[in-house]
Amino acid sequence: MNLTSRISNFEFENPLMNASGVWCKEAEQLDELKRSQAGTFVTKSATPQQREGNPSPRYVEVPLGSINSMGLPNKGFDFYLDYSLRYQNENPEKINFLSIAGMCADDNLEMLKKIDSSDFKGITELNLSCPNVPGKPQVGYDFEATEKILSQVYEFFQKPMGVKLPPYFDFAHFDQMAAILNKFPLQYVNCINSVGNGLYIDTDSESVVIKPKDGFGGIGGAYVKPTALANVRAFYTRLDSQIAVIGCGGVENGRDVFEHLLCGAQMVQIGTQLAKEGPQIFDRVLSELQTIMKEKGYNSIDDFRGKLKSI
Ligand code: RRO
Repeated sequence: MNLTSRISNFEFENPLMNASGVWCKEAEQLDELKRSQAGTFVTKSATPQQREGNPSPRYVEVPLGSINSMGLPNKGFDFYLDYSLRYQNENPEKINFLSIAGMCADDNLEMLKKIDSSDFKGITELNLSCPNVPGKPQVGYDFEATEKILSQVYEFFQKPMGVKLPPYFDFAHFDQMAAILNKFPLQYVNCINSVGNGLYIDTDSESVVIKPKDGFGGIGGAYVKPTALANVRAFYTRLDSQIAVIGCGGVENGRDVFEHLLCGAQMVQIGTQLAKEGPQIFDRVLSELQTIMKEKGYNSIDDFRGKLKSI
């Protein structure tokens, strides 16, 4: 069965990968992803310097998903660039995604300049949608700021790049954001980051469940699947065909992956459920996807990718 998926000129054996932030902060976790059945992986969103992030508890599994306010804990940009360079040297036919999320535009420009002048051959992800830095609104919800940072980036940046977007909920916003993104030579957009900001509470203790921001945080898991699918579909149908879509949100099994692919996703990421099950999850989900494809008589993802029917 052909599960090949593509972003730009890169081909991946299958469409599965981790969602940035999950199982990808430490070298040991990235090593496990490398050894897993995932088609590729993305590193934890990096800032120029390492960060401890917010106080714990800051990630909690709840019945239908997760709530997090991690606050960008990461080992610093150089660590993830070095890791990616080593990966491509050891596996010349493979590449990974390198995610960055500066605390301000200058941070992002500084990291992108380093990537541009490095030997990195993979794909850069500019995260415009971290919901968890107090006092910092998500760039992706500020349309002018999004256009400005992309204009600044493409004054010099020559390598493959995509953006991680927050969820949008309104047709006018799908239209406006897609029109902005279509102005730039992006390789892909990634829909969606966690739905910020939600509030999960524990009735027995009459308390919030995470410590930062009085309990407010990004929601992931089954709660967000319909929102994720809507964003994948909305951008797939609005973006120029050379900009791919990566789907992320609510993926627990092969059926969820199939739905993201049907909406038009090239790659499909797993976050909350990966945190719960570990990298073994990729074996299970891949075989579930293949069973569904077999039942439906599909030999290749390209037979049904993006072909969601209207009624
Ligand atoms: O680290 C985080 O708090 C975080 C990030 Br950078 C992100 O992009 N999305 C999220 O849910 N948490």
